Amino acid sequence: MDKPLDIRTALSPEHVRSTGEGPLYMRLRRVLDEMIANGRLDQGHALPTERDIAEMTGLSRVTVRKAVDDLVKSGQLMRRRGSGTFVASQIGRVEQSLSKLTSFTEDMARRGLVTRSVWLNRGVYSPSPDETMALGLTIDDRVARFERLRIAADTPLAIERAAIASEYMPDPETVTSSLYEALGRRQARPYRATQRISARKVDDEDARLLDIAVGDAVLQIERVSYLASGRAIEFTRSIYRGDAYDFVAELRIQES
Ligand code: 16G
Repeated sequence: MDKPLDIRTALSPEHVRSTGEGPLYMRLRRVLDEMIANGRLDQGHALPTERDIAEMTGLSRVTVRKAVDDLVKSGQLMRRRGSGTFVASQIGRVEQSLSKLTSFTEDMARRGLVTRSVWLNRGVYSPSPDETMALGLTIDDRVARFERLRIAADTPLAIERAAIASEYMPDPETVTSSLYEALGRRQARPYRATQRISARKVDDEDARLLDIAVGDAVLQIERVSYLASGRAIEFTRSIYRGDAYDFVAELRIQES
């Protein structure tokens, strides 16, 4: 395989003009596309500024902007306000069904992605008022909390803050990877769940963990899951990256 061209050569007027056919912005788009595919522009790396690209290629700023806009639209590049344009994660957007009760580990394994977590917190606590309500606890009960940054294919995708009624998970340290798998081992895997999804802007701390800009759009998801007996077992608040997730629901006509 040919060695990828260095950035200056790839963006030289001669190379851009000789790459494919069609309008100049399409040729530049193709060159940038190739640079992403062959790793010359790596995930998370900043693209040279539009002004620099215009200078290197000899193209107008308008043409450069059009090519970059196209790649932003197709998800290969992303703009971060105030800090430039970056190569987006190549895992693409994750499509997630809203009708199946699955775990993060299972969802990613189905896509052939390897997951890992960074533990932010794990322990037994007195329940907060929200946890008490959601899990139907009393103030004397305890909850096991699991707070993790969830990562797939080396891309941070979500922050999950889960609380489990501690009678079902008395020793949180025994959970090392999948929470649902650990609950399954204790015959306490959730059977059904309700989920509330809302849009918000990410705050400083979560932005840093998710490697996105403060104020970027995220999805906040609250899941309460239940055992087959109807007992609430899990209350999880998650923050999912808005640029990485599509939640998909199947709708059917109501038969009267
Ligand atoms: C999913 C669930 C989360 C659950 C986790 C268990 C959503 C929005 N959330 O991410 O509630 O705790 O899976 O994953 O889907 P694990 O078994 O891989 O730890």
